Amino acid sequence: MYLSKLFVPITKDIPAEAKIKSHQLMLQTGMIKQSSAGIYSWLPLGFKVMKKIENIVREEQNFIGAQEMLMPTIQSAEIWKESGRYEDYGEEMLRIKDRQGREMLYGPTNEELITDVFRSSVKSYKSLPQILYHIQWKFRDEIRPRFGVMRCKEFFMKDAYSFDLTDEDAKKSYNKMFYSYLKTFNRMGLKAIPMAADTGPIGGDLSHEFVILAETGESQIYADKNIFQIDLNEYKFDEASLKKMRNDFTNIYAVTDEKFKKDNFDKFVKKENQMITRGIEVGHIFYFSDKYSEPMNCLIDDKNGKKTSVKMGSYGIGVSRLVGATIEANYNNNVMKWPKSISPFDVVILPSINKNNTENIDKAEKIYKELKKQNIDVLLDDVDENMSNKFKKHDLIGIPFQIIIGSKSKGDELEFKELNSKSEILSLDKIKSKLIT
Ligand code: P5A
Repeated sequence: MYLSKLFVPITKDIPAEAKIKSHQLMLQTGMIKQSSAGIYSWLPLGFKVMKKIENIVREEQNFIGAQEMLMPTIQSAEIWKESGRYEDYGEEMLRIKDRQGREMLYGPTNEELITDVFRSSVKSYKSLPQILYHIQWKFRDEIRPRFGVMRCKEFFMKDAYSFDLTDEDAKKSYNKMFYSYLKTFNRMGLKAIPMAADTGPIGGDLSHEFVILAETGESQIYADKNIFQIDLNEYKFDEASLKKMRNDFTNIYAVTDEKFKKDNFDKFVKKENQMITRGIEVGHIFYFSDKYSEPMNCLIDDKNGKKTSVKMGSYGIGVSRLVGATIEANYNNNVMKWPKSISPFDVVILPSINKNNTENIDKAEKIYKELKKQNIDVLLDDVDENMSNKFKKHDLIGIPFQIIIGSKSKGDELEFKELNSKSEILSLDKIKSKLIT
């Protein structure tokens, strides 16, 4: 893609309500455009990053055997009345009537809808366990939408739902998801800490939030620094190993403010290991057993032919929030550097443009074609502006690698720069291999 053709409405006018750096940067680099309070259009640059995040989430869900499906955004109020949550959910739920006067709503989450799908399809323990998921827009009429895509009304969520015969089996599904979440965030270059948390309107008595550290986060967190010593690669994907993994994590103190007790913190965490900071919740998992299946009559036959309520959990990842959260975690000293796995482009070519001499731009186009042949997603900045402005602009766009076509690039030896590092002179072949690995 040539930058002159890409729809990136870069702007200097940042509205005063954009208080945190991710919100400012996303507006500045034309990743999003606010449509109304808490509702955004995703423009090509932002959309590309979100799709890459979505894809990592999908691959890791598929890896643990979860199956993708798609439920609608609009739901009938009936099923929410059955579960008893229609009134409980309060003002955050956007209630709508269709032309027949039927009560509908824009789904804030899908526990009821998936239970309805499941109860009409599965009758026997033989079909269990099952994990189903979808990646779909949600709507919550947040009282104070803020921080751009971090707390908005319309947001993109991956939500998965597990179905098991017994509480014991259900814990195995919970452990798989726990593992999958840590792997997912690692692949995005984020270190997420699982924390014991409150269950809020989803319910149940077992729940973990996955929080990444950021000063601008909404959650106050208290944790033992030793939690960062656990290496996920040491665990295999089998029941025993996953159980050990969850125990290892949950044996280390890490809680959000709702669960914080100073006495316990001081008792279980050495002073020098105590970490009190802020974080962003990027995922949240819940085990609520038969909270929905019981009132909604989602029954299955157990081994003795006895009807029993299926045991359920639900597991969410804030896919759109992760775009902002990754910026909060990576944007320092006016430089944003996207992790390679979710960068909007793999590399950008920056030719120094001279109207009277097309040598640099010709060379840039040749390299562009070469890289394209290797399936490298490359951006060519063909905009006619001076190099210092180009560098400033790309410090914000955040593509981690640059090929600079100016006086230092001679023949086949090219100036190659990784953001936040010094540039080096490399052959195109070396550059290709760096980009591909
Ligand atoms: C779990 C999946 C649930 O809704 N039901 C289905 C459960 N959990 S949750 O914690 O309420 O949300 C899951 C994740 O969605 C993101 N999120 C948001 N992102 C942007 N704006 C919002 N207003 C918003 N609310 C929730 C968070 O990442 C959360 O962990």
